[in-house]
Amino acid sequence: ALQGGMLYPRESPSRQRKELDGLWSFRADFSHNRRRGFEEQWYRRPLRESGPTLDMPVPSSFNDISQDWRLWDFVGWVWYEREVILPERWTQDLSTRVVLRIGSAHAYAIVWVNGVDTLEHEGGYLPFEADISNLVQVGPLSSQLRITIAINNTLTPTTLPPGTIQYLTDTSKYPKGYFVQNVYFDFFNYAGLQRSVLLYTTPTACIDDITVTTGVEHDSGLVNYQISVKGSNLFELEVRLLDAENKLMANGTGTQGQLKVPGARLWWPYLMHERPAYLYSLEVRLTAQTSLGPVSDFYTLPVGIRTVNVTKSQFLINGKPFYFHGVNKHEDADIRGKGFDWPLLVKDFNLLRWLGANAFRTSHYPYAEEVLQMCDRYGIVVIDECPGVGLELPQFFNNVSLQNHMRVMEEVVRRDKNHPAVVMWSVANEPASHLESAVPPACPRLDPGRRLAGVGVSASRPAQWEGRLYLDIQGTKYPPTFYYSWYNDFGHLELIQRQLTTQFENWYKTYQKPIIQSEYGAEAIVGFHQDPPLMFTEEYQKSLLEQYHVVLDQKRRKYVVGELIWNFADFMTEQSPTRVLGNKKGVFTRQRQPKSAAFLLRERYWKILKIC
Ligand code: BDP
Repeated sequence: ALQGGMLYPRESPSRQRKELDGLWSFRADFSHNRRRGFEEQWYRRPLRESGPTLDMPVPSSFNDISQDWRLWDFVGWVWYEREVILPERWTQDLSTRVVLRIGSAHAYAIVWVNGVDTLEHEGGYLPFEADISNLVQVGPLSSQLRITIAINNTLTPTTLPPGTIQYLTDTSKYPKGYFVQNVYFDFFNYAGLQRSVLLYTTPTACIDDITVTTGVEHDSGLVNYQISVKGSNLFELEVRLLDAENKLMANGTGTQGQLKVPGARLWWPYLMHERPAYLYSLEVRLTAQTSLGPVSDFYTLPVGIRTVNVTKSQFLINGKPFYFHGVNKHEDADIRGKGFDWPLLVKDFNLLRWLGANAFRTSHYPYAEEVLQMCDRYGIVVIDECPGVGLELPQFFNNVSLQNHMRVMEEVVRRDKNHPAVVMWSVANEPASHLESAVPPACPRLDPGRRLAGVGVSASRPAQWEGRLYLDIQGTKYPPTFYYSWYNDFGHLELIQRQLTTQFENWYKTYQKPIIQSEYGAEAIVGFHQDPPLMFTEEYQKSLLEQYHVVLDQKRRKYVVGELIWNFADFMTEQSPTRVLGNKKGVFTRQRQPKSAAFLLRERYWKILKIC
């Protein structure tokens, strides 16, 4: 099990934060074995002293920033470094705890502070942190810090997502030692410090974690809380629940309890209610005794009161049938790659609203926490997916990778458990679930006793492993005819209705569980037109969607509970003869301009919203 909580670093009267975003020094280790940085101990001295460095913005993927093509698909260790000056209080006041938090570093990271090995983490797309108080509170000169982060983007059979390194040994074709990274997923393996790096403080005794689950009883909302504290055994906790106007609704004390809110306003998805996405604030106040005397810590958590249930044929939010109509996304844009970017994020949410989308899936990895915070505030329902993608080869299924998958899922749940917008965990995308060796992840263990909102797998084959018994929902893109009229029977739009109907009926007959069409779509290169429609034109993409929609409309009131288009926007992939500057299945371009299909979806989603 994981040690400690991973609360989002928020400012409060007892907590400060200092973002380390901006320019860092950067070097990719192009040495033959990629290990020169370790051999020469680049972390011991400022990076510029061991060789030339580049300016590298954080957050951003490093791949698209420079004009050096070798950096675009570089595989191995890259080095980031930056110096920071700390406020004096942080280094002098021994009742202050200083934490270094890295939003994500894909895929393996080692962190040094002033040359001291401080932190290691495996897995991109998730945060990790370390208490560095001991390193900064060591005397008068300690306010200057040097942070060095080495990141390795290599994917191996036991990483998540997995990959393989292939050595090409035919010397008539390849130089000695030549290798390539193979991946089995369809997006570019962007890497680097793609989310914020920051320092924050807490008192030495502090609120470590908060877990909130909510319920409804008659017309009262129930907020169950559980709080863990670190740094003291002698403490008191007070909790206050405030409404959006800061009015006190309920209060309690202690590490766990239940708050009752008569006449509670519920958290409703976008447009399902005249005041959707209603958020309360849970104010937690800790007073603790420490060896240095009493300290107080404050943390405020946004809370949405809502229930989620799954029946044989429905997905219920607050007891009402919910239909997911929305998109699959990627964290992906020009230049910054998978780097977090506020303008892009707000633009994307404006586009989601414009479409009338009420949901998305975080294909194929957990997105930045700020994304989920926006979903909480906008009422956009989220299927939260872990980086279990490209699980294709038998060698990817063994005990080590299973343990790793479990740990990653626990990290996802630990980070995202309190978001009202998150209603379902997705444990994998298209795993080779027909393989004997594909051991079922123990889904129920992930979310014990909490809102088991739902665990799903976006499957291309009905899951044959026992895992399906744990699944509340099946996503579907059933081959051999999945992506109908795209990867199979291409060009034959007239077959979609028949094939899709058969698929739905078979799946429902077998599993008796609600189904989400978790992906469907077609490639369209913006500006390509042809009528009658031909593949890769905007007309073909639109017509293909129209054919799907006929069947979705027939099944929608029965057991199909959602449709998520693949994809929200065009995105970058590895290079291949089947990808033209990336995957073009977006209904928006990579620059977020609409293709014809976006207007079709907009009309459809708004129509569905009116019927609901
Ligand atoms: C699906 C994958 C997705 C791909 C998509 C496609 O889940 O990652 O991008 O196919 O081929 O099977 O466009």
